[in-house]
Formats: sequence, structure tokens, C-alpha cells
Amino acid sequence: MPPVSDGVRETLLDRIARRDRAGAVEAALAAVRDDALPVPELYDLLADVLAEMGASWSRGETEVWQEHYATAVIRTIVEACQPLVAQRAAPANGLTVVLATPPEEYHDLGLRMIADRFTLVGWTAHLLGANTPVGELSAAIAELDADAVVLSAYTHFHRMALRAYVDEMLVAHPAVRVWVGGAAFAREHEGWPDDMVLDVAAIPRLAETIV
Ligand code: B12
Repeated sequence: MPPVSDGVRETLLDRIARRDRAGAVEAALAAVRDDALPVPELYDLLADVLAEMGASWSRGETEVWQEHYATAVIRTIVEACQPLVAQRAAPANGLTVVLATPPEEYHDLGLRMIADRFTLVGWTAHLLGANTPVGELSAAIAELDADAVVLSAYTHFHRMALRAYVDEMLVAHPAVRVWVGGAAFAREHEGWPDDMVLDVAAIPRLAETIV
């Protein structure tokens, strides 16, 4: 028997190709609702679908608007998962994380998924989203009494900019834990300390590292 995710993936691709937004959303939500597919596995699948759309665009097989359409449908799925994420979340661990991308970095869908992964393992996760000025991030850390900050960069350019951004933020909040990640860190992370670069698989164990 093929894994459930294969079936959901096929259905999703089919619904997206037919421009059936409601059908795509329902297929994804039904799989989670029935506990056939855990939320993190659904998110891995959605990320794969988007990466494939991007590759297909690079090969000249997909139009930009088609890529944007698929992204919009997938964003709706992720947002619609929110009540299911809340139901499946572990008991609160008392820790708070704030998530953002630096100025001019508009790729925040991956980070949106990361926020839910924190919620599922008991964190209170506050997503500020894309293009967040460092002063606003600092204000949020103070107001929300954050224990940790998670930042994301997709492109090399934004990873470079993120370095100064983190340093400036740490001046105001030297005790806050900082984790970075995203596509720009996938292959290497020269210039970044190992303990700042987060592996998605480590999220369930992070609470133990906060003293
Ligand atoms: C959707 C999309 C957009 C949307 C973003 C919508 C949004 N709110 O996120 C919009 C339309 C805004 C956009 C704009 C642009 N985009 Co764009 N976009 C994409 C696309 C199709 C999908 C990206 C995505 O969401 N992937 C799915 C998510 C889930 O993956 P992810 O972000 O990598 O996240 C995963 C992991 O990295 C991880 N993760 C993410 N953050 C973090 C953080 C931590 C701490 C951890 C542990 C993990 C983690 O978790 C996720 C789950 O696995 C890709 C195509 C592709 N091949 O990926 C192009 C792509 C990323 N875009 C690209 C480009 C060039 C642009 C534009 C410059 C286009 C333009 N000319 O305007 C602008 C740049 C805007 C900017 N300054 O940021 C290029 C980037 C090339 C590069 N590497 O430099 C790509 C690869 C397209 C391509 N083939 O060329 N884009």
C-alpha cells in the first residue's frame, strides 16, 4: 500500500491543476482531521509540492501565475490547519517563541509552518511574518516576553543581511535564544555558529535546551 501522503499529494496536485481550491483544501484537511496524516507530514508534503512547482517554473513548464496560484492554495491549507494544530498541541511548556523574517525577505510560508511545529510541541508561538524591521522584532520580544526567536532566510542575500540583524537584536536582548534556518541555510552556514542553525527535526527537543 502506498503511504497516505502519496494519495494526498496526488489529490492535491489534481485539484490545483483543475483550479479547485476548495477541493484541495478539503482533501488536505480531511487527511489531518481523520488522523491519517500528522500535520508535520502534511507540511513536508506541501513544501515538496512548492519546490516542485518552482523547479517546473525553472524548466519553463509552469507559468509564474500558476506557481502563485499553487502557493495561494497551499497558504490557505496551512492557515485552515490552525484549529487542528491547536487541538493536537502538546500541553503548554511555558515557553514563548517569536518568528519573523528580516526586511525585504518575503518568503514566510516555510516559517508559518515552523510556527505550527513549535505549537504542536507545547510552545506559545507568535508569528510576526515577513519583512519585520529589527526594532519591531525587539519590541515584540520585550512585550511578549519571548524565550526564543526564530528567523528565516530563503536567499543568500537575505542570509547575509540576517547576520547584522541578529547582532543588532542581541544588543537589545542578549539573553534570548536565537535560531535561524530556511532554504539559505540548507547546504552550509558559514559565518553562523552551529548552535544557532536549527534543524527542523530538533524542534521537539528544544525546550530542554532553555535554562
Ligand atoms: C512562494 C514563492 C514566493 C512568494 C512568497 C510567498 C510567501 N509569503 O512566502 C512570493 C511571490 C512573495 C515570492 C517572491 C519572490 N521570489 Co519566490 N518563490 C516562491 C516559491 C514558489 C516557493 C517558496 C516556498 O514557500 N516554499 C515552500 C516552503 C515551505 O519552503 P521553505 O521556505 O524552504 O521552508 C521550508 C524549510 O526551508 C524550512 N524553513 C523555513 N524557514 C525556516 C526557519 C527555521 C529556523 C528552520 C529550522 C526551518 C525553516 O521549513 C519549511 C518546511 O520544510 C519558490 C520556488 C521554490 N523552488 O521553492 C520561489 C523562489 C524561492 N523565489 C525566488 C525569487 C527569485 C523570488 C523573487 C525575487 C521574484 C521576483 N523577481 O520578484 C521575489 C523575492 C521577494 C523577496 N524579496 O523576498 C527564487 C529564489 C532564488 C534564490 N534562491 O535566490 C525561487 C527559488 C524561485 C526560482 N526557482 O527562482 N516568491
